[in-house]
Amino acid sequence: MDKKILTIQDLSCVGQCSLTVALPILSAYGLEACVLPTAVLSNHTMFKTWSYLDLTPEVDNIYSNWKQNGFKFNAFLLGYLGKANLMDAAERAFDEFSAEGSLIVIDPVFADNGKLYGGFDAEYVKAMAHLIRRADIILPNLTEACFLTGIEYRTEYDKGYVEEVLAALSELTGAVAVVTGVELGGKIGEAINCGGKISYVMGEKLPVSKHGTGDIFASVFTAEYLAGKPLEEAADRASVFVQDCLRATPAEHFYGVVFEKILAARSKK
Ligand code: PXL
Repeated sequence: MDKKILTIQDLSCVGQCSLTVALPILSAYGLEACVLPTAVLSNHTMFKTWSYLDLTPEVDNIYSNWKQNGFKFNAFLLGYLGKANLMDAAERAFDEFSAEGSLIVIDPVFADNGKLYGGFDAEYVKAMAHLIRRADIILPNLTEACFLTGIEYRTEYDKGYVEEVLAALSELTGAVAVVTGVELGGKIGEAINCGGKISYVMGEKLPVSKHGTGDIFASVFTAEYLAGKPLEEAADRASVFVQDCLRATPAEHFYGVVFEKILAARSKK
């Protein structure tokens, strides 16, 4: 049977992030992509200004109709939620709309480069640390992993530090942790903790960093994993996808990456 995935994140009308990347990617992988939009923004928050319409008040209405129509989802992919009260809505979705054996993937999306994104605070981090106990797989970047565990964020570190972070995450959740943006030995990649088995998927570090790549990683990783790829292979394929997007993106395209060409090329393979 075809898989239905519910992705819960914002709709930034312009900016190649969240739903505008998740939907095309999940669909291209043959998944039926359903959405719970958490908010509608004019554009993402890395631009100078943005508008923000919180859709939380609509959630009850949406859920009541989903119940009446008997919808169930085989997987959930959570990205930028924006407000802590959306965490309750997410838990209600897991409780009420999970098909048997469904998979919950949570990308916490609230910080990077040692700092919280605008609009997030300690209360949000605490709520997210609580929500991830429900996940099967979490995809924090190293900054988010540090905020979630209370471990000091560092830019210079070794494997010992990374594994301390992985161990601390496993105190919060039984989920597999795939920590992204880990830099070791001149390479960049993911550190994975699956029930105490630690592995690394490292790739080339490109001299650029762009917005939205975490959202692209999350969608490709989840789609590859749902297609049956082992964790490390799904992470590797998602990383290579992101690297290809970064290489294809002109320097002046500052707000995201041109993932569309890479997706089109990959789906022809
Ligand atoms: O890419 C993560 C993201 C998603 N949605 C919105 C954002 C961000 C990161 O800043 O602003 C609205």
